[in-house]
Amino acid sequence: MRNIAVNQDPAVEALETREWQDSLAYVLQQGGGVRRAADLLRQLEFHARQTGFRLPFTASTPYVNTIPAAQQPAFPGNQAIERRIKSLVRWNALSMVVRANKLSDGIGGHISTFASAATLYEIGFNHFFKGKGAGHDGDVIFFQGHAAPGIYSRAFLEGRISLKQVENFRRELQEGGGLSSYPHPWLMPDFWEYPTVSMGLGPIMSIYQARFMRHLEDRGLMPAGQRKVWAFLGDGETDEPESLGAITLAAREKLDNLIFVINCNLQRLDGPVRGNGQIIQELEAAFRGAGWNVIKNIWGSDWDPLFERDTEGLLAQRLGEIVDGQYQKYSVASGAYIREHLFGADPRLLELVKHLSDDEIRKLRLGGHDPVKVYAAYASAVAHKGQPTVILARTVKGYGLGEAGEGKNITHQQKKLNEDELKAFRERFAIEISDEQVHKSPFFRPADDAPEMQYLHSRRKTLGGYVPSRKPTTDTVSKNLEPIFEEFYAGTEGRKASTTMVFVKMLAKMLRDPDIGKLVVPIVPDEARTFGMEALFRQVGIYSHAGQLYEPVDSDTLLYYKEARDGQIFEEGITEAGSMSTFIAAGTAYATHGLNTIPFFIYYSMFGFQRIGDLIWAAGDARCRGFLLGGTAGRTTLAGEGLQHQDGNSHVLSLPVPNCVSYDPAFAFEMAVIIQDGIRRMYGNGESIFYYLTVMNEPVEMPAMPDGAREGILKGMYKLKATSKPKAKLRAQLFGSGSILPEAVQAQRILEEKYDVGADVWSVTSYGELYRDGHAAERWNMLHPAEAQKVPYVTQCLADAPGVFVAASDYLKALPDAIDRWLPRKLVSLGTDGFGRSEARADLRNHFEVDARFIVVATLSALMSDGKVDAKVVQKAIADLGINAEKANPATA
Ligand SMILES: Cc1ncc(C[n+]2csc(CCOP(=O)(O)OP(=O)(O)O)c2C)c(N)n1
Ligand SMILES: [Mg+2]
Repeated sequence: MRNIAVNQDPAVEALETREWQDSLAYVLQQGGGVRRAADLLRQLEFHARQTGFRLPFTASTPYVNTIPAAQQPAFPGNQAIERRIKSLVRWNALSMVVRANKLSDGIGGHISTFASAATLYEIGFNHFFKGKGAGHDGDVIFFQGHAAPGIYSRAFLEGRISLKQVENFRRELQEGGGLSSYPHPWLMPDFWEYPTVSMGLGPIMSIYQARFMRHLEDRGLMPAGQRKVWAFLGDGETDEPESLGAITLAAREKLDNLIFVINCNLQRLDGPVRGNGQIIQELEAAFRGAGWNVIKNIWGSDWDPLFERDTEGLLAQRLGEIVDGQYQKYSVASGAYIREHLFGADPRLLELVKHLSDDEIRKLRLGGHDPVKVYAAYASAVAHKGQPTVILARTVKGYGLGEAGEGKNITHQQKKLNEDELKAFRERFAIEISDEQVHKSPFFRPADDAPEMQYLHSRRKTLGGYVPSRKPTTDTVSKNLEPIFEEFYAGTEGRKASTTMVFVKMLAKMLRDPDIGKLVVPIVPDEARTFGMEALFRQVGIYSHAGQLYEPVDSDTLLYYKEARDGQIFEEGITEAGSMSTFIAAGTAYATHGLNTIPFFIYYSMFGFQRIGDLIWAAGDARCRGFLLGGTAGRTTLAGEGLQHQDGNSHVLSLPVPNCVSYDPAFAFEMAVIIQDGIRRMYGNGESIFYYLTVMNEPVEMPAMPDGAREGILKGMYKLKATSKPKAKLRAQLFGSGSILPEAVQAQRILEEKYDVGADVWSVTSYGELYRDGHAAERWNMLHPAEAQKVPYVTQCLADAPGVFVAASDYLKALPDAIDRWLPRKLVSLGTDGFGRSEARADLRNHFEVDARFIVVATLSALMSDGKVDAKVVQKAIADLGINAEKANPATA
């Protein structure tokens, strides 16, 4: 069919439209109903396509509420009392920020985020958010970080936060305690559950949390129930890749236990989110395309009569044309301006609002500020089956601030209100504070027997208790794990194995254990075969809520790709961020679900701390437990893969995370000791720590555990192999770690045989732990000068050790350098500073100067500095060992 544009008479067009509408109405009313109507439209669309013309594509629906007014449920609460409560929450939230900044200029805080979101939260608090009741059956709520003052304010009203604390908002170190700026479980472990303020992390964590909850139900570890995950986020926040990056997973997994509430105030920090577009339409398209149930809540009840009278859809059409920058302008404009510019576009629209005064037009409320509309959206979301739901709620940023910032570009940063502005706010929300007092913006809490207070408590009681509230389980894992791990204390007697293989064996054993097996959560981002874990596919299955709907291509093999509803492995696909989010859900389940699940997340070590460091930081904040395993670790150990893959960084990057305990183990027995003790500390003692272990793919002979090594392994170093020449005149102490430890052992032999140097070899399992211990001792000594001074563990090990000190690892030289200060003499560090290369291990170790030959030369060079050997000896060694002294410096090559 050719596209012929014919200019028709508008009256004819209107008649034509009417006929089509009538036909549709006929089908809807005459038995066929919605199903038949949808079918007809589908067929019509198919027919149109067959005929050759392309229907205009639209991923979004008109710019109106998804739930028509006629389908709204009745509001079940007392609107007047709820408004009163909300006003009090608003006032105290504002007060908190204003007072804090008066007392301490520049302390910060945010007023406008919560001001725009107050109704979104209050409807949740009064009607939806389930508390933990007696157990762990509450909802999981990710509060938007910048809305924290509002959440504190409500808790203050509820009597869960003291006056002292609200006085000390953002002053956590004051006497009597204070409140952390944002949700930080580390700082407020009884209150906050999840950190969200690094924007984007809340949304992705919430998706994987919802999926993990589904998993716990599928495996019978948690009763199937009505629990929901709520994630509150800003519209600006959706630009973070993590915010939308995993939304298809939520739809694929049909996570109807997940609700996103996006506060579309159309503004971010600097200005509009999409000045020249419409963020709500853009988000609707993205979420609908991904398979979500989208509920737009744009217009408040004031608009209902207008839409009702707008039979031709002109109003909806006009509202769909206006860009967000212009909408923001309307939020600060006069009623006359709005009449002229918004409705003035068409005389029929002007007619529609003729009966409204300018003031009434200015006050036409938006959907996100209307409790009835918000309630309707939440009720619909909670009841929705088979899909996650996103609510796109339109609000005004800084709502209620008036001249002080409502809708203005500066509003995000507004922290101070003058007396007039405070008065205006007080009046708007009817807070009983006198003119004399208002400039002080005092906190206000009605008497306990006031009706609003009773209402507030009774609502929370009905809903199962106060939120947020973090409640770690008191259950512990007390099982003796020695029978699982003891086999690894023996050596491999000549056979070679990699620490990754050893770990997989340990994991398989833990999974088989009748007590802890069900708690183990293996997580892998499409890398199981890299780590030789495919046997686990068959052993415990890959988790899939849908089960396995196909015959796997390798079904005739023993280790086929088995997906199962009760599967235990999280095969996440290529997403370290998603895998880490599952790790966080599993590692915090002791507080969220009362379950001591033990996650083991194994990944390409380069794509861990470096790529998703902020999520790991959030895990630390969330008091997450579990084991991160950096696989294929070590800059010279991962042969061939080159610059982007070879990791010599992660042990430096893990050091700043205060509760992350890192090890670079070399042997099976070291791993066995570390993992066993880790489970004891985290799940037996309840310590809020987690572990990072690097595991390698280089097969090595595993020696048996030396007597008495256990304590040193955990503290960070132990003597692996003393010299056979303790009486030699020349002495050295060699430190090796991970896969470079065998190089140190080899260097020991060369030094003894060729250079008559008696060298002891130490395995340094953790420079990080030695560093922390050293500083802890030093700090204590500084503050307790008159008491017996503590000696750092590393000093205890080495105070009397003779000779020079040489360290080599597969990581930056900065790592061994970190402990240099506690050694009796200077440490020489060898490490892998610089970009990696595609090469074989031996060539890489030559390139980075960390092999046995370089350890020998470094030792002789250090002895020369001490005046113990002649320069010629070193020079000859360089030549004899075949080292090119003029080679490029790997640190810059
Ligand atoms: C990862 C990250 N980047 C930047 C910031 C700083 N920041 C805090 S709030 C904000 C603007 C938030 O806008 P929006 O998401 O729309 O939330 P609103 O306050 O409007 O509800 C920015 C840039 C942050 N907290 N986290
Ligand atoms: Mg915003």
